[in-house]
Amino acid sequence: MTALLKVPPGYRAHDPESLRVYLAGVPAVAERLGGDPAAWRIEEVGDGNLNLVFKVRGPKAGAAVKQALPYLRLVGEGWPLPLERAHYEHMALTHEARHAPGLTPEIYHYDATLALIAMELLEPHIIMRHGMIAGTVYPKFAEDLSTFAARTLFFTSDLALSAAEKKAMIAAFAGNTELCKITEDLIFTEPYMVAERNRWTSPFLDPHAEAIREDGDLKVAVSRLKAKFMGLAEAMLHGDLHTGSIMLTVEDTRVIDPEFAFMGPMGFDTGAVIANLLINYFSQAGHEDGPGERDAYRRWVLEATAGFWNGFSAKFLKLWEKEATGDAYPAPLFASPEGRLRLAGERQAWMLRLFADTLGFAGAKMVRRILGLAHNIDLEKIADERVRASAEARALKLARDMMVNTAAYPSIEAVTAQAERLNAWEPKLGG
Ligand code: SR1
Ligand code: MG
Repeated sequence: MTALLKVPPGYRAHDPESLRVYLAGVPAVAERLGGDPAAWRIEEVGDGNLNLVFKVRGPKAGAAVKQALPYLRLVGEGWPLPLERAHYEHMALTHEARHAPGLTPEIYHYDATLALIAMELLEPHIIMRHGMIAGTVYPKFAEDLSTFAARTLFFTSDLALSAAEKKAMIAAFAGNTELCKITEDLIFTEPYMVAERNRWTSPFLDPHAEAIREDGDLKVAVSRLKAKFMGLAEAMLHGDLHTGSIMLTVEDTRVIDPEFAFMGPMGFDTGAVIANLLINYFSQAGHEDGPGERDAYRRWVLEATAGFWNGFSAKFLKLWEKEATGDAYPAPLFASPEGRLRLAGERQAWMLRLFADTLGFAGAKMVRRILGLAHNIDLEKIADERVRASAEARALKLARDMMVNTAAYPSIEAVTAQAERLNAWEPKLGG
């Protein structure tokens, strides 16, 4: 690490050997791993954009250790990044574990100076994105993720919290500004202009990238979404809820990596889930052995997309009916039979508005993964660039429509039906 990067006294980026010595002195981890620390097997396995991730295995059990680097791993030391993101991740994991038990990894140890979190080693879980590229069906995904999103968003909102508790949460997460700024720049700004960090499948996708840069309606739509992201502190968000932040088996689902957590608009999280499922749907053309070979899988991806949203909506509304302890929508105002009816109508209106937000944010998240800095391996792994660009053009078309013509999608089934139509569309490519 260069001397230019500022780190607090006591911080050092670990390697497997220095981590061994460190963990040997942390009883909460060492006792769990068991045996002689010299015999622990430790490997660095991080393949994300930001951090170091170690797998540590002892004779009794394993642990995963995540450590923030003072810079963005994807780019290198030229892009400094605050170590405090580990603090926000730890805080978010703690809230999530309370509200959505069993759906996050257990935390064993947190070290603020080292920006390091030791947690449950999730095995044989894999990153969902990898499983979806391989065509694996996850029967519990929609049920589990909808529970996670409904409970974490509801219980950190004004529907469940007092005004004072909610403001305390806003204050607690307010400092995660640099990670929010990454989102503000990479999702809501750069893909819509000429920017050095943008990249796409050129030359095949050139006309589509140019059309997006010249689309006034789309720039208004994405700017409205950006303003909402910056200004609407509706609930604690995971902040990066894509299929790379989910580890699972066919039986068990866990959400990891909430370092982008902050108090923002609920639709940003629900939109992230839908965006990444839809990207995977369009990418299947590049992963099947012959035309149509992945059709059953495609159907499952769209069923999971609808299952996620419909499950989320039903669970969120039920929580609002049964557990509305917050200061918003004061109960005395809706105590009469007529009041109860009005409140029921208001809940439906809220959900329609949240669905519209979700589609808008989903569209923005699809655009950024195709035209911006950080792409998804669902698409990147497609070696044939024409096939990849066709999949990307289809995804861009749906994304733009969800952002600009949101009202044309009254239900998630309207979105999945349009995805199916677009999957049969042959886009004109450049080059
Ligand atoms: C520059 S960091 C790129 C992306 O990686 C993370 O997963 C977030 O999605 C971020 O936008
Ligand atoms: Mg991450």
